[in-house]
Amino acid sequence: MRLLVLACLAVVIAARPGFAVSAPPPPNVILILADDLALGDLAVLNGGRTRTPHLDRLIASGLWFDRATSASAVCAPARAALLTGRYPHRTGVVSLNMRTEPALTRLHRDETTLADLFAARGYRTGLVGKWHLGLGDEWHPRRRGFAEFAGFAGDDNIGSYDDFSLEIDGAPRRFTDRYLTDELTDRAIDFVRRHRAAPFFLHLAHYAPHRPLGAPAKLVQTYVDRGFPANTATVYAMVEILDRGIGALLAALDELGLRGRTLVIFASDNGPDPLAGPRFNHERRGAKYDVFEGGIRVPLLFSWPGTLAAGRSEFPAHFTDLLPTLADLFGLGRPALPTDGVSFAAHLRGGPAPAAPLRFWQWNRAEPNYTHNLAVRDGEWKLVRPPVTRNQIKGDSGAAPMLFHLPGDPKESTDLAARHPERAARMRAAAEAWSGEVERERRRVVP
Ligand SMILES: [Ca+2]
Repeated sequence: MRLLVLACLAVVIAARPGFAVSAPPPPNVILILADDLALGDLAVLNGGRTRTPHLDRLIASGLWFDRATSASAVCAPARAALLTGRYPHRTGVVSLNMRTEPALTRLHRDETTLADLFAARGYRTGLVGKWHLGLGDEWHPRRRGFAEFAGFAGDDNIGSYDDFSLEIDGAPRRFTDRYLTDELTDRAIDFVRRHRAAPFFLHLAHYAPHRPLGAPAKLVQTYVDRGFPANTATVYAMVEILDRGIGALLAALDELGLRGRTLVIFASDNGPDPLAGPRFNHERRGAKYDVFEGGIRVPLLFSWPGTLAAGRSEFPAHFTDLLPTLADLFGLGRPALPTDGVSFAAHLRGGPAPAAPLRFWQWNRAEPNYTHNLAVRDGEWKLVRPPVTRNQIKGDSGAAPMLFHLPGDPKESTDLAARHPERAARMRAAAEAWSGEVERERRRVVP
């Protein structure tokens, strides 16, 4: 009987593409996420204001999505969508503060994460860095598909970059003689070394360059000397250290002979934080917290030299697309709940981009009010219900929706709603239908 079971298992394994018994182990995935990093923080995109040679080289080695957007203008909801392929509202993660708003920052227990899917496929899964998808044992990353976790599971307020606590193997550990980004880099490299013989999915969710700002004074001074104000200089120093760490991780992959079978994805969760000082961001309107392009446009890169395409893509990739795309690329199962994104796996293999569906964004602090800070994009057109405040709102917004035609107006400066009333009305109706649907799903009772 045992032999029969083993024989059947061998047939099942051999029948799955890429999993023949004698084949090399399946490829690895490293998903690197920066926090509040602006497109304009990257030297290759800012005329050399900063020093990011490793990211610049990484970008040149893969397929860069010129028009990629996050699923939200802020941290937690963006991460919920990245890991589930679903709009943040559906997942229950709509606000930011896990301590004061626990019910609005927990990933519903019936959601399936990318880590769940990789783990089910036999991958070693690990999260290094920021979780931010629910406080408490039931929402702990180790209950959400990540077999290993070293980072911030609790309060996402870290203290400072050189005095912080990480949870490691379930126990808190305080660091007072290390720079946070370097510690996370080392832990990511350690994960890769330990699992080099098995397929792994590593999510390296860096904290940088999120506030509290902090970096070695000598490095900050090099940017002050270039004429940047102290806070901007500090952010750029933080980005440079992040870049160095990514360089070290890539060097470790090379050294271990893993680069040829490791997909490296790089993104940021939202646009630059206006509270962290003035930042170059190609004069896009808005910033973190806003659904204008400055808040939701993010870097997105897929690098797997020799296997996937390299170059630039105009496909407006969205965070909800990552799960379906990775599911297709790696033969993962699909979550029980339907995803919102579309797979661009064939595009990564050199084929045409898929058609982009309508996309929606909305965020306000605390309970969602869909009359505030909402955007819908339909091809080249974008309708925005403008942000009113980043503080907790009171009541519905009376501000009129604005309509932009992005190719000719990337800075969202000319409101065309009065000139195209039918289009504006149609997009507004689509946004209202979406709002009702995701809000009903958000409020579902999960046993
Ligand atoms: Ca963020």
